[in-house]
Amino acid sequence: MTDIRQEHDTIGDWGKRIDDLIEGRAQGALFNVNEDDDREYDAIFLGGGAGGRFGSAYLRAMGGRQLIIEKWPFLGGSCPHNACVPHHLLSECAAQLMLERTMSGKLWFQDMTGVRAPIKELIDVFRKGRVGPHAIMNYQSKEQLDLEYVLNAEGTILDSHTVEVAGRRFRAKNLVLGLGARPQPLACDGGDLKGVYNYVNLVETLDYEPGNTVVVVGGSKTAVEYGCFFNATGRRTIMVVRTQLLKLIADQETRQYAIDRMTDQGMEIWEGSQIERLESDAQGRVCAAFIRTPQGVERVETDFVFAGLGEIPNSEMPAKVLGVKLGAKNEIIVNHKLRTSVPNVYAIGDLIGSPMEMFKARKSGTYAARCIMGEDVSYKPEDWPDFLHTHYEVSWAGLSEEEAKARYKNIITIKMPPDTPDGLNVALPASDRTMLYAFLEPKMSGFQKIIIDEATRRIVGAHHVGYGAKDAFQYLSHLMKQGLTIDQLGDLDELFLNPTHFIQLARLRAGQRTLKNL
Ligand code: KPC
Repeated sequence: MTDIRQEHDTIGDWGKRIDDLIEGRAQGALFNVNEDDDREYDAIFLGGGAGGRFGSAYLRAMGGRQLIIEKWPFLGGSCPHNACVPHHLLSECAAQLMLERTMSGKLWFQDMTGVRAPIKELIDVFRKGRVGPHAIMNYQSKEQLDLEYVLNAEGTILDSHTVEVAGRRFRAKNLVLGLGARPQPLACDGGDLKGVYNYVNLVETLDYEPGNTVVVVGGSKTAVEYGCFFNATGRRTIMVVRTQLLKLIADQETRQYAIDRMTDQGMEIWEGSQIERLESDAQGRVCAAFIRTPQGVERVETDFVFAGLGEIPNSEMPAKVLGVKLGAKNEIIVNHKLRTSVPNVYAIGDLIGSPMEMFKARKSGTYAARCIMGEDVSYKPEDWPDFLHTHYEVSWAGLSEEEAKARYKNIITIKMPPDTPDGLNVALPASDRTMLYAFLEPKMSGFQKIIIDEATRRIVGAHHVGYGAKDAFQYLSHLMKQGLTIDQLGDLDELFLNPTHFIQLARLRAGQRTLKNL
């Protein structure tokens, strides 16, 4: 046990300290507890991921007293350690590699024929660098946000007010559970062989360079995001999808554009299929996958299988010790105040089920804190803007065209590329980070669409495949919920060329009394 209360590590010091703890060169819990404060804790946050950290920061900012207990030697949770941050690194590489392969041999681009980009080397780069964000989280939380925490030691719940950690007991008026989630395992014969990865063990244990064929299991965000990266490295990539790929993109035109570009890149999408079993070689590593397809069972030789099958909330301990009510997917059930079925026990983040997204982790943490501090607020994620990575960024907010047609009498769409016989073969949209595509491979320059309810002139849906638009969707979603009309959108000031073109396109039509498609 190390008492770090009076130590004021710089971010650099923190980096070294965390690295030593992760790599096993140092051990023991780190106690940053204010022993001079004799107030009872308003809340113990069990888990210092995004939810616990943001909840704690908010509660502390409101004048309360909090304690985070975290098993890892850093705050921030899985995001910077093995989830969102490495995924973004890989997705950025997928986009870069697609550009380089498309432009291969043209302009200043090297000839990419036969080039297979390393996976392990990139994972090693991430593992080496991830300590930077970890260090910032610890430093910021202690020195700037004035949070109390115990790191590098697993907390054990004793009752709804008490947690034991590294031999000490802490009591609080409330307990906030933010224990996160873990990847759903691949449930088939051989699903636990060496060479079968998910987003966690890929980062922690990959120790060889995968061969030429990758099998990805799953058809949603994680599977597609990692699958597109594996494909972009130059490997044959088979997506084994039980039902349909990317069902979560409700707008069918947007979904189809994204899928078409994936298949253009050579991805094989085996829908209606599942892994029947995995075969191992003499060393116990996967060497082949037997895949049941609508046409029969196929044997595919591979030394690398990636399962992107969603996540299971880590709810076992609170269910066993406290008896908190669980839902069908192991998630802790909470009401709109983040309260569980047990008095004074709250739950936040991935532990309460989907959407397992950062905004929900952070916001649910802050809302639990506000409720604990006596504010009459409630939170339930609704109508959030969403995104995923293929080789592109796909962002959306509001309704799909199909949903809008079902809800409104008449809808208007404004889109690029335009719905003309030239279709995808015009240099539109020409925008940030798709300019080379626009001029050299136009159909790859993206897709975008806004959907308008003709009667009210309100924007009811927005969809984008390209780059750089995700940021806008954070604000656009909010404006749409406020009732943003085509006239108001057209009256904004665009920073031309912009990734969405939505403002100027809306302005072209805003003068029309009876709106027409564009
Ligand atoms: C680099 C980065 O911000 C990702 S890590 C975020 C963890 S936290 O701030 O606690 O949500």
